[in-house]
Amino acid sequence: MAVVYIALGSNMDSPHGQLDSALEAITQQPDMELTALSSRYQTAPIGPQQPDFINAAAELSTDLSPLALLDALQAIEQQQNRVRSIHWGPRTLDLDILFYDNLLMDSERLIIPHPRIGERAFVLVPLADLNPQLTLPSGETVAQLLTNCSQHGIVKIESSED
Ligand code: A4P
Ligand code: MG
Repeated sequence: MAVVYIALGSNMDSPHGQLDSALEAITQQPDMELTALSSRYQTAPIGPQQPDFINAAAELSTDLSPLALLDALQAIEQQQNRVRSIHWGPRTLDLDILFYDNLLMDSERLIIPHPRIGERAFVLVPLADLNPQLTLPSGETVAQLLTNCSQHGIVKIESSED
């Protein structure tokens, strides 16, 4: 069993509902177990001008290989009608693999740990809810990276309403 951390993000078509559906789909997969869930955060968009995102992180336990996990997560994105158009643009659902055990991987389809974790508060803040001791290849922990990162524009959501 691998312990995996994923990021969830949405800024279109009822973002909270998109996250609810994604988590439901993950729960229904026979080969993964949802073991922990962060709070949800409303986050200012990085990239082109677009609506705020709802972001969260989840811890999973799975027997799937990294690429099989990516396939499964991309299938969930597809089910939720994600249209890939603008790079870093609005999306109904984005599911990124952040960590997969202590694996380091750099292939055409998959880079683990996710290459932009360290610079993105919308990833670091939810990840720190789950495991602040996770460590990037640089040797820095999520907790350390968070102290060097502006948390401007990141607002914790106290109840899950749209
Ligand atoms: N890929 C490589 N490594 C991974 C990985 N660790 N996890 C490949 C998932 N996918 C990985 O991703 C493009 C390709 O990356 C995949 O086909 C996969 O083979 P994508 O999700 O199709 O494209 P994208 O999301 O448009 O591009 P990118 O560069 O992944 O964007 P990001 O980094 O996900 O950024 N602002 C806020 N506040 N909150 C957000 O959630 N998200 C983005 C998207 C921009 N601004 C944001 C947010
Ligand atoms: Mg992505």
